[in-house]
Amino acid sequence: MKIKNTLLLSATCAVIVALSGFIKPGKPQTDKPSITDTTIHADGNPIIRHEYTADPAAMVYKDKVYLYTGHDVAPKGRQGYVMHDWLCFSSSDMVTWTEHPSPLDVKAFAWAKDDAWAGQVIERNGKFYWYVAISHGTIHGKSIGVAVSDSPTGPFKDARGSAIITNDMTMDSKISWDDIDPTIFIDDDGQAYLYWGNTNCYYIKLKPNMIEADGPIVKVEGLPHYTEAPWLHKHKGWYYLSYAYEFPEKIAYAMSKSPKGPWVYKGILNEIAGNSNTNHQAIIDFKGKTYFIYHNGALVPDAGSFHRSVCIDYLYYNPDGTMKRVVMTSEGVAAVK
Ligand code: FUB
Repeated sequence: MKIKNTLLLSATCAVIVALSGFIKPGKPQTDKPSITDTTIHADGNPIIRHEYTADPAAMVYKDKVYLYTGHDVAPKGRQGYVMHDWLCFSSSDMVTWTEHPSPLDVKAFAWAKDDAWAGQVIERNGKFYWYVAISHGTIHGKSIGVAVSDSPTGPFKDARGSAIITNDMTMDSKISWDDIDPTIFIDDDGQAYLYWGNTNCYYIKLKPNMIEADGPIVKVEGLPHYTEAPWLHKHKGWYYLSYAYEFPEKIAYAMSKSPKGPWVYKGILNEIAGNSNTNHQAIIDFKGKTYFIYHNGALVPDAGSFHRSVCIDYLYYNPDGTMKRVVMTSEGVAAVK
């Protein structure tokens, strides 16, 4: 992996030598120096190797892909998630990525405690909304917050001053982390849907302001072995709801002719990703190709589940609209013009 830090172009050799550990493949460093924009040339999968990235969500906006990820910073040997902020990268060709300074930290939510878990960004009317799961400071369990910005690279600020979904709003599961993993989708008629959930999958319709529910919470049926990580996307008239299946997690999916279902289960889309109990996918079309973005634990020999790394491979559709099983590769994807 070659990284060119634009800020360091004029720096001394000593500084470059000091940074060489930071750019070495297979030696990820989580104590990242303070940077502005940094260029990363992905050399296959994982695409980012100087820090741990998890739970990818991608957005296509004005000829670029914006990749938003979680940020695993667990100390070596720690078996558990340690995540305090989210990261943002952009690319015009899926291989050369610009890393932007972290646009969002749990501290942006005054009501939150910690745990910057999975989220997704979407654009509406020139504003960017970032839905994220976080531990609530006063209500037991995980909640979903929404941040807003005028730019896809932030900075983002709390859009409501309170969580849009809290753990006490859904009662089907006793676990405290069942209200996580938001995915956001705006249909062609302008209606926005927020899906989320661990163990059970739910959705609400959102008002056009994107920060208030427009109707009741609906429980989604028809997703066998559903664990978490829903991702809703549309392709050629079909709606697809992909999700993490069982544990350790594969990715499976269902299809429908409506974003509200009913969903028809279609099978496994991606097998267990190496050295990680979890998987978490984003699916986007960009410049004529479809990409499956996920994470694995490839950068570390053990504890990969808490030191994850984002990967990208191609996704292909069958003529009937079903999706072919993803082939996970070390080579990753080629640059697209
Ligand atoms: O990163 C924390 C949790 O792990 C996410 O919310 C889940 O999707 C799983 O990837």
